[in-house]
Amino acid sequence: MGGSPDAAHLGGEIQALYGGPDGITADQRPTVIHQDSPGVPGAAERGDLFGASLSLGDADGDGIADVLVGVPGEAIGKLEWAGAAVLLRGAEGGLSGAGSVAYNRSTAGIPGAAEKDDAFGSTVHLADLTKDARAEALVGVPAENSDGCVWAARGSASGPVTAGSVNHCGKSFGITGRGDHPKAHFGDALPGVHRAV
Ligand SMILES: [Ca+2]
Ligand SMILES: [Ca+2]
Ligand SMILES: [Ca+2]
Repeated sequence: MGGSPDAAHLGGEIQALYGGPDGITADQRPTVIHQDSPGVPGAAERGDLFGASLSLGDADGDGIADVLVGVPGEAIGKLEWAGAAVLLRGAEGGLSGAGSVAYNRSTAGIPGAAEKDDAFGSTVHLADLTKDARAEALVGVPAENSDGCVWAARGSASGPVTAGSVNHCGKSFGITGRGDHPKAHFGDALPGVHRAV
């Protein structure tokens, strides 16, 4: 990382290429967003894995797709690999860090607390589960306890709502680790199907 101009930004980055009348043209320069981009919470650090997971959906119901980005290697304070997720807002001018929000297990309203090696953000998914045209945010926390969890937050005009958000954990569905597999890793897979509106 660093050094070569061709290398990805420290800690990871995402690139957006826009469709147009001719599709995604080969001469297009991508919009690059990382944790040092203006407006994006946090800072780029080695091992963040910004972009390890991502999902598109309209989290705030303005008709433009937003991007939820997993940062599972993010340290929260001194808690390495506690993990985070960042919602980047789509706008008519394209994707940028403006108005983006970060979530982790120490964020007010999110149940539980950040712990080392939770890996919150290993998987992310935006999907409108309530049919109100605002996508709910789902974030996998597969290394939480022995079973693993998925954090779920309702969509709203201002994006995912942390107040009243819930953790769905493996144990409540009878999924636990045992024997040679003490960790169940619930939340280690979320669908890769994306719907913009
Ligand atoms: Ca970081
Ligand atoms: Ca939106
Ligand atoms: Ca919804």
